[in-house]
Amino acid sequence: MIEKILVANRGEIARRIVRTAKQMGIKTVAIYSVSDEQALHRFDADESYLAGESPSSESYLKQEKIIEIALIAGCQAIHPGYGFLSENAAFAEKVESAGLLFIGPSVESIRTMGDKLAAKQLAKANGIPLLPGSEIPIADLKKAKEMAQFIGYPILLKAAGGGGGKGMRIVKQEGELDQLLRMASSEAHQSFGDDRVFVEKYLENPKHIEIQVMADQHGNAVHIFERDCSIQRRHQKVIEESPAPTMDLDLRQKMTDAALKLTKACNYRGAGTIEFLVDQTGQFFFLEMNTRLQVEHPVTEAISGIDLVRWQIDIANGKPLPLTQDQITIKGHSIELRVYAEDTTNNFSPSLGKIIHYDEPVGQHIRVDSAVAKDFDVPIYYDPMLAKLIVWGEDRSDAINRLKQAIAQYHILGIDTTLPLGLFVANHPDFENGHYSTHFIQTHFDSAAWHQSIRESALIASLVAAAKRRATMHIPQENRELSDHWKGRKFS
Ligand code: MV4
Repeated sequence: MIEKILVANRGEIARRIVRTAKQMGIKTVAIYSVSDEQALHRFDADESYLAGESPSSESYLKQEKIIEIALIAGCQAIHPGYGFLSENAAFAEKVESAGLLFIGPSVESIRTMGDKLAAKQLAKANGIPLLPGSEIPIADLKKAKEMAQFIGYPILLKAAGGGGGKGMRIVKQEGELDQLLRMASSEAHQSFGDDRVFVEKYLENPKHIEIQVMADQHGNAVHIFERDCSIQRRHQKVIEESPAPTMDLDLRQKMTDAALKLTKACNYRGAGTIEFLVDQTGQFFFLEMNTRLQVEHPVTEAISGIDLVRWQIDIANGKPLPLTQDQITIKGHSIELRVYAEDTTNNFSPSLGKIIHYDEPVGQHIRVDSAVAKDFDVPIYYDPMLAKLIVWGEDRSDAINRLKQAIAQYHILGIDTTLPLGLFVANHPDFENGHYSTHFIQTHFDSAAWHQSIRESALIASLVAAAKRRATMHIPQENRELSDHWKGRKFS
């Protein structure tokens, strides 16, 4: 039985894992880097160890060092969280060779699903619908042209060793193919050390819908419904929700059947996510499987009442799944907003600096998974995501209203965040009615108009604050006139 876990991660997910471990009576060990010396995840855990310098490659990705810490601290297991080493088969292998449990799937599942072509092959063999495309890597330009002609433009070039959008190139016509193929291949080589690229028909206005699965070591597997992750910007997800707003029972049945088939076909164990694209006619196509706990897992927890991290740990301990499929039901609706430290008025550039005021929304059906606080310096070395705001409602419109209220109660000063972008999406009629695709932000987000509206709302906020002060403070008559002077002023 696991009595002590090393959490090989940082930020909100490290805290999230520690929280459940504590509830289960399991001790936790955190690792941290030089720039994370004051990071909250360190102090949540029972113990913490310096893994190395600030760059991830010198700390959170130091495989041997992390395993050594786990052994010295007397851990029986390592939880990788998401990102970093979570989908690294070689790491999982080393963890197991050291006599530790890897809280995740087997080395073989990670390896198979990490190879996007192998994953597609397995999906195809199991009768799961795929987009038309090449089943082997593109050998040369001539082969690429033949394939593209056969499928029809636009096509999408994808990295076999990749996923998540890296190394992807949309090709609209043959004339662009040569150059884009070189770019995709070299980006794939740089990012994944694997230059293999394949071709797929490019689906123009899809929804991005994924199925959460959980499998134990006794051959049982269940799904915990779907998440709609279509609202994203340049492959960075902004809003996720469950259930998907436009899902019907028939499509859900087909998609969850397919997801479970694939889960069983790869002898899966633990938490996994099967990604699909869904077109406007309701056809769905398998994209890839993510062999980890995902960032957006809390919306699934909110509608199912299941603690996915608890299940992961119990599964690693060899326990059977505690519920059967028909005991897992959807209650209500949940939406997650990712809060990034980015300047929405400046092309989403990273917003660095110190948080001088931090006030999280609180209340029933509001959950904030965060790793920041007042006086916290946002380090430049890692992902810019500061927090996740998760709300639950009786139905979707209830959840959207609660999201709007929660955003209004979330105050972060000192750096720019994507909170106002969340409000923009939540207020948009096409979000409310569910008529959107992965291009929602690209289509509706007008940078110039946005810049103006942010300035205006900042101005209104300052005028309201000034008016409140005037109403509650005694201001000498002569100063009052001075402040009235601001009323007629134009701000641009
Ligand atoms: C696609 C696609 C359209 N057609 N594949 C993005 C992440 C990775 N898991 C796979 N992704 C996509 N694959 C085909 N054949 C659309 C996406 C996609 C996307 C593409 C461009 C811009 C934003 C996107 C957001 C979600 C999914």
